[in-house]
Amino acid sequence: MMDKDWNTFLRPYVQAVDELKIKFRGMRKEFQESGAHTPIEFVTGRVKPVFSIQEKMQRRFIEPDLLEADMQDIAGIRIMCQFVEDIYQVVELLRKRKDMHIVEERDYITNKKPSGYRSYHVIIEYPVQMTTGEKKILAEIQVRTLSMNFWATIEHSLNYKYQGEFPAEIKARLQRAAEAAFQLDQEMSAIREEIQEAQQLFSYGKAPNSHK
Ligand code: 0O2
Repeated sequence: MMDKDWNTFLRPYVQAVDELKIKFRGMRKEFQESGAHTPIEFVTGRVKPVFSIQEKMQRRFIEPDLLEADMQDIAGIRIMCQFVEDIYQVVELLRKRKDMHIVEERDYITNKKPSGYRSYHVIIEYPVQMTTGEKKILAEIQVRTLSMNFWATIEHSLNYKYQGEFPAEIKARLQRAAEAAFQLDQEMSAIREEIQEAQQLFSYGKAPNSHK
């Protein structure tokens, strides 16, 4: 595909990522303004870069005709949560929405990946209104704790350096670090009510959302 064609192909994905970021950030605001604990800490999103789409097409033997159907993470949204319990609350909220349709869920929290990776993945079908009419695209929403995100971000950059071929020692350390990150989540969950009470006290008398 030529650059111009990639642009046209990716347009609805760019639109979807922009819209979804606004919607999920709006959910956070709504929780904050109601005074309730927000299960969403922050939201990021990206459209997969063309070189990364091409690399994955080669690795997974994806034919250009099947790109839209077979590559589910061209549009990617990440929702970060404070607690593991929040992840399941976010997934419940996604299941109730009328503006998207869940086509698949992958629970890499209960079933962590061999690398040590944990996150909850939800694949949605999302309709984008283009000038040419409605276009339904697939998007991957990754829901994870701050601690899972810390691990995944670091592992991802190391992966880039070693191209997935980690020296045994680093691989073992990463797996141990993943367990440590998960233990941190469990410790935080155990004192969740204490923390949330403190956070609510802290938010009184402060400008809402003063630093985000
Ligand atoms: P990006 O944009 O660089 O993050 P596959 O890619 O074949 O492993 P599949 O079936 O396409 O897997 O989907 P999966 O596993 O549900 O989601 C893939 C995405 O999940 C990856 O995207 C990562 O974002 C994340 N992920 C999965 N496993 C790991 C892991 O071991 N470590 C880290 N850091 N992230 C992981 P990409 O394709 O890497 O793209």
